[in-house]
Amino acid sequence: MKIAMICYPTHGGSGVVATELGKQLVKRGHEIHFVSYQLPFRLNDFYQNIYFHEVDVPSYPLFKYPPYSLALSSRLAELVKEYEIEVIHSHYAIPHSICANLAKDMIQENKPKVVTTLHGTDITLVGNDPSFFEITKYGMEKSDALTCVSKDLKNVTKDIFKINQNPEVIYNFIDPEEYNPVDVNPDLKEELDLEDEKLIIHISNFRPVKRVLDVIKIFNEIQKEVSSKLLMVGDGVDRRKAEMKAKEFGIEHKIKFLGKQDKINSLMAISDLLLLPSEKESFGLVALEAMAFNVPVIATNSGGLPEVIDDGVTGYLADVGDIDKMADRAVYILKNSKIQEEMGKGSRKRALDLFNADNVVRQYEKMYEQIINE
Ligand code: GMT
Repeated sequence: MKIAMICYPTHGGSGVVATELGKQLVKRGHEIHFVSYQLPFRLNDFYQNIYFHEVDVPSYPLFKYPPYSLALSSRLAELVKEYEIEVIHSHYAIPHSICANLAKDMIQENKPKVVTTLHGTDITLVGNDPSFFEITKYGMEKSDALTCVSKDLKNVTKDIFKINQNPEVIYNFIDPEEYNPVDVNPDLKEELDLEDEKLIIHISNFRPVKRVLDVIKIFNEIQKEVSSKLLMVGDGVDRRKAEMKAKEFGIEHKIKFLGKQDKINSLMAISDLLLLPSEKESFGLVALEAMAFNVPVIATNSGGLPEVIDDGVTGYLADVGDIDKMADRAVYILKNSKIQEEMGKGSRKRALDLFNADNVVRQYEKMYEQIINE
């Protein structure tokens, strides 16, 4: 099949899922065309049968807001004709699902099918905003197939938008070969000035929904009981606040703010625990990635996280904002090496059993085949 993928190219779960899906699909013999304003960050290598098409938005004095969505729609229509694209798969509803459907409308013959994958904030934050509500609903209802990354997101979407379709739940996935705990960089601990202490990690875009101040508060409690360090990976609006909080607690020397990192696998591989105290998380791809590296996760019981983390088996879940419980559970794991090891193994097993690329990508493939043949 020939498939066009539209996604956000910068750091973020939806772009990662789109890129990894593209890589898996070419391994299965398909041809993939990524279309975006920039090369997706996990695609900066050569992959046979993956093409990248950059969308240019001309600037013009009349445009206060350069119309990226129109440029994307127009480029998509061109590409569909040029490469005989059969499916446009849009990741994140706004504006991608609307652009995909607009491109389809522009084409007279051999119209492509449109698949929209909802990732979470496109529904719970952006699409839910009155400015975007109607157009988000329109993009979903016009799509030939709709997928959600968790059961929770499916329920929330149906609840908010009262759409007449039944979205298919297709979970995020990992490729066991790429997420392999054996591939650890032996010098990394030294490079990070880590001694014989436990390493806790948090990875996100530091937006308010991630509650990074809770990460600092939880770590403040942990470090009183367990000799440990915290790696804060990523960047965003709440980074400064988190740095200030660390100083306020006097623990800034135990925390490294690494900023955005392209290659997080080796960092996860040397970690003992991942903290993800999000307000809302439709899936929590980073939790799954950590689990694949034998790393237990302490998270909130919000959104789709309980579908990913098996409470008490692969980590622990707590209510949003329950710092004491999350700190207490973290200390329990870190002080009991046997429990940590068991939970680590359980985590990788769950990641491989339930979220294996082979099975999940097959689900997408089946869906493409089904809508093409309809
Ligand atoms: O977490 C974010 O804010 C980024 C966002 C995105 O679209 O890149 O992530 C969403 O999609 C990921 C991939 O499906 C999910 O794993 C994340 O849970 C989801 N984020 C939220 O729901 C907050």
